[in-house]
Amino acid sequence: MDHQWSPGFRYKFEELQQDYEELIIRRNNKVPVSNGIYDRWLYPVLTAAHTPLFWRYDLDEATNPHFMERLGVNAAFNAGAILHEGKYLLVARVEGIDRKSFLAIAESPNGVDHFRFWDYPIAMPQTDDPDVNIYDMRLVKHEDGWIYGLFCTERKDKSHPEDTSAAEAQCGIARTKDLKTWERLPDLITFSGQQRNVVLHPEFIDGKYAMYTRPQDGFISVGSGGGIGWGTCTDMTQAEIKEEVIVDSKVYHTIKELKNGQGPAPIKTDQGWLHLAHGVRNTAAGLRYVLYMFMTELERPWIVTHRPGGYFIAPYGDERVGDVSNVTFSNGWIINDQDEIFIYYASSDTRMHVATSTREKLVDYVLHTPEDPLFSHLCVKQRTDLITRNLEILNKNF
Ligand code: M1P
Repeated sequence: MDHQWSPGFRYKFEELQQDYEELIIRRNNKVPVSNGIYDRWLYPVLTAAHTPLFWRYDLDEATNPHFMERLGVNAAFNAGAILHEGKYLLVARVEGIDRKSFLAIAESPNGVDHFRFWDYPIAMPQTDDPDVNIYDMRLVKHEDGWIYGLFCTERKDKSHPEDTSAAEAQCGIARTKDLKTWERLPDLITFSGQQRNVVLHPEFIDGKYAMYTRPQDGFISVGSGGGIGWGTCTDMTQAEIKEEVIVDSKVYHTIKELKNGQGPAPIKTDQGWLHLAHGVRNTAAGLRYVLYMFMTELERPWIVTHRPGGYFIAPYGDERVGDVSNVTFSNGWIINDQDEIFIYYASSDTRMHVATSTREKLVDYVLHTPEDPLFSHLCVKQRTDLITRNLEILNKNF
């Protein structure tokens, strides 16, 4: 077969490839205004346009004389994250224009820009019941030596054969040492009808594997279930959680009124486990997803010790609009050797962003941000106390 390109075909390729390279090597910058807790960065770190041209175009001029995109990519979002051999890796949920998601790794030398996808997406091995759709992997380097990827596996809900939109979400499990070869393990068994946002705790607890779960009755609605759950199991090769306790519930008239879910695996600090999660409330314009934080005890990671009130990150500016608008979602963060924390979050089910902070700042945020007092009059009191203290300080200083 002759794969020599005509000059016209070559021109089209080189034009697109140049745009692509410019996007990949574009330097990112901190947004100048910060709330003191974290810095946002100007450009998304990963988008559909970051997927290589050779994932989307047929580069054979004989079969694609008009240089058409044959397998379009719709979005790159909800990425798990890990620092591996000195590189910042995101395992993104890449969604084709056919709506199927798959998982693919993008690598950056510094965590804020230059993210480049590896040549091939992850070829996730299948169980006896093939996944229709997979997404939202949480990567965890467990103390047993494996890197685990827990993700959502979605299949048709066979109990409603007539309803072509009825789906069932469960937790798929795979493990790897090098992030290239994956061993698929059986899906997690729990007593909930559906599971999403399941995350492996990085350490053994009383000699057992432990997981954050999110029991739910329906595919979208958590129903009578919900809250971030916790359960343990003895064997990841046959993972079964027989009992779930709720770590962090949904609460009326808060940012997690409708549902919530654990984000990435928590980060260990001297003061406790730092958690990032998402909370959802309903509005006239649809669901609104924001990120929030909390801290749990070191020895008993299912016991919450601190709950800063309100959201930590909410959709801002352009982040507000996308395939599913008004959503921020995070399933990946990285702490490096300098205790810098890279919070990877997706906006509106479309693209990935980064916000940066430090362990010290996030511990301060979690320990010293007041809790949501749950009533407007108590919020006024909380704010009035702050104003009074501040006015005294201002009067002394000016
Ligand atoms: O569309 C917003 C998010 O909805 C789901 O999250 P949850 O189960 O908490 O409602 C997931 O499908 C997630 O991927 C998506 O970003």
